[in-house]
Amino acid sequence: MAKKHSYKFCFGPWNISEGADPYGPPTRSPQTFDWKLDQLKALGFDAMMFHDDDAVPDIDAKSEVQIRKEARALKRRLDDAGIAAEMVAPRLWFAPQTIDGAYTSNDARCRKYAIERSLRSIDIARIMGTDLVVLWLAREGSYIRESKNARRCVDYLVEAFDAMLAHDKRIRLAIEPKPNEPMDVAYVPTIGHALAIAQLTRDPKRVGCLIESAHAILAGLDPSDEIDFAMAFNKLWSLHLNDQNGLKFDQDKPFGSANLRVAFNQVRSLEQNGYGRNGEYICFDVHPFRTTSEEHWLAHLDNSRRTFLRLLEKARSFNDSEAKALVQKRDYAALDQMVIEHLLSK
Ligand code: GLO
Ligand code: MG
Repeated sequence: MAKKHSYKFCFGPWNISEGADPYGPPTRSPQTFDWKLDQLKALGFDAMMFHDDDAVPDIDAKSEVQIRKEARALKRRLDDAGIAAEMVAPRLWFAPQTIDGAYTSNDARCRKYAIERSLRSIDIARIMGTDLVVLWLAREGSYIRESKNARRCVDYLVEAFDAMLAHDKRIRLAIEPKPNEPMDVAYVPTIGHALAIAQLTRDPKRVGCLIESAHAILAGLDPSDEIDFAMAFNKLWSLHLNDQNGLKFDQDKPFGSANLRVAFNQVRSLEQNGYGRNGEYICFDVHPFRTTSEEHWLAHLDNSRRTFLRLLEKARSFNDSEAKALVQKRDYAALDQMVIEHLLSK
């Protein structure tokens, strides 16, 4: 097992959400960005994730000069607070131009909008001191299979990634796959797809991925296998730990909340692969429950980190040589029970 090291943690302002779902309005009143930053600091987290418009609100109405100016002001606020920006992600799923896809829209003007907006996100990322741009490809897929040409959409995606890579020679793109929601079917549903499409770009070395536990589960995969796969390519540049109870809407539950053993295996994979050694963060893409009161608004974040740290102890105290001996004997029943008892032990 790799030498022990400590982990750095982060979350995004959207993870302090207000409780709205498709069936009902918010259950908590919105808080300011400053309040969220204070909470992040008070909880002892190290960095914040940003959508481009978390950093520069109302971004589409602003000039490039204005965008840069606001990003610089935000960077000063973060510096004063001693908080880093982990990444910036273009939010390509709100604007009217992206209703039928962003990079893969059937409308050339909409595709152009998506690329230009992504370039502004890159400018913001650089000003905020991060080289990591996360691409959750929310609307790149179809509701009606015949409405788009999936083969051509691969070219559109590569065209967009190439434009971003050419815009700034230092940025890295981390693709965050998700198999469905909001689309019926997504074009980049798994880490295998993300790493394969990276090879078609002008600079494959700068295109990697971000694994979200819930998204892997929604694809019917084990998130820890996705971690091992991505890390075999040195391409796991960020991580959204959370949990998901089976195949239903994207739940963004606290880490470990649905399946502690699956969570344990994720932590163990991260440990075994030395995740974080190049400065990567553990990010929690978790949401409070709709029923959560304002008084307990941060609990899901604090709890996710506590669970992570408890499971880290479990991963580090797991008896690897005993497990290895059982593997050699092919006594998987005993191995199975050994894991369960280890997780249950004090
Ligand atoms: C939704 C995604 C979303 C992204 C975020 C950053 O399912 O997980 O939370 O991670 O917008 O790109
Ligand atoms: Mg996510």
